[in-house]
Amino acid sequence: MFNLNWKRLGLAAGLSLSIVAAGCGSSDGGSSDSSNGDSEGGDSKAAIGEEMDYTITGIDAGAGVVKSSEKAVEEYGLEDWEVQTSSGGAMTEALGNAIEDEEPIIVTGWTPHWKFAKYDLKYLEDPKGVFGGEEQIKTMVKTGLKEEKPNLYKILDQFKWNAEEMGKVMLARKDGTPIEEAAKNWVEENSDKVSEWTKGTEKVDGTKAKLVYVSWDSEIASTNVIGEVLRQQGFEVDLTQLQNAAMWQAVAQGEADGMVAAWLPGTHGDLYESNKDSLEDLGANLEGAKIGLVVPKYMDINSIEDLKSE
Ligand code: PBE
Repeated sequence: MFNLNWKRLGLAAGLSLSIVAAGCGSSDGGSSDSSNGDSEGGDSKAAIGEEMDYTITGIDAGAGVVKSSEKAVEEYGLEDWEVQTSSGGAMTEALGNAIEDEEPIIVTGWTPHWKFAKYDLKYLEDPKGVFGGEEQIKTMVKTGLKEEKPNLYKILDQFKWNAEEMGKVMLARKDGTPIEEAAKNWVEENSDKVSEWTKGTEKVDGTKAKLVYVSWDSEIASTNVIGEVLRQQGFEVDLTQLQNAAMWQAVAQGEADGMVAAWLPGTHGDLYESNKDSLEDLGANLEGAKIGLVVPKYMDINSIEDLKSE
């Protein structure tokens, strides 16, 4: 008890000093003087790393953002850190839990995504440009689709929307509406837009349309919306969920008609390179996409470089 009182006194006396020190810029981590407060102010970067077990909360191993995160760990010299793979659902759950408890967390993030509407988040700056810049989400179809199924080809070619529109579908699903219903509602409420996609095409009678996608929130939304449009145009729609590399191969090998989930130039750049000769690129269906490391705004770091413990 006696001891505790002394500590308190010391802490109060030290407070003004530590404010001054904080004002002098970032700590150099080497506060070896024996005054109180070094546990909280001494080296907050190391403290943050420890609190998170030096773990970046990732998604599925095949995702481009996971590969880029692993590359970032290497290029920024974050030897202590590890990218933990799981799934998009596990990532958003971990994010939600951490935010509820105001604990630190770093996730592999991307835009468009509903998490930015639900939580106050920020991208960590990436001065080395490991995650690349602005991306497009593009539509890829199997070669020969134009001749084989011209109406399907044309609708996929004309499919184009924006982050805000995609965001509405994602949010509805996040808030509990089953995705088929969320997609139907969106299509119903946006008939002008949808008629741009179907312009110049004819209805069909049960022609098969197989689209492949990966279970990422953004692609669940886009694939289900275009799937619903195709259904209303008379197609017999099959939406098949695969891993990332398998999705690309399915289109390249002609097992699927197409996909609307190609993130380029960076995120899926390697998959595009290895498959581009056997598929057709129909261009962007969404502009202004982005990937990176994402943290809650209450965290005291702004750059990937801040994760380096010196
Ligand atoms: N994503 C969402 C994917 C592309 C779409 C960013 C998680 C990826 O990293 O491959």
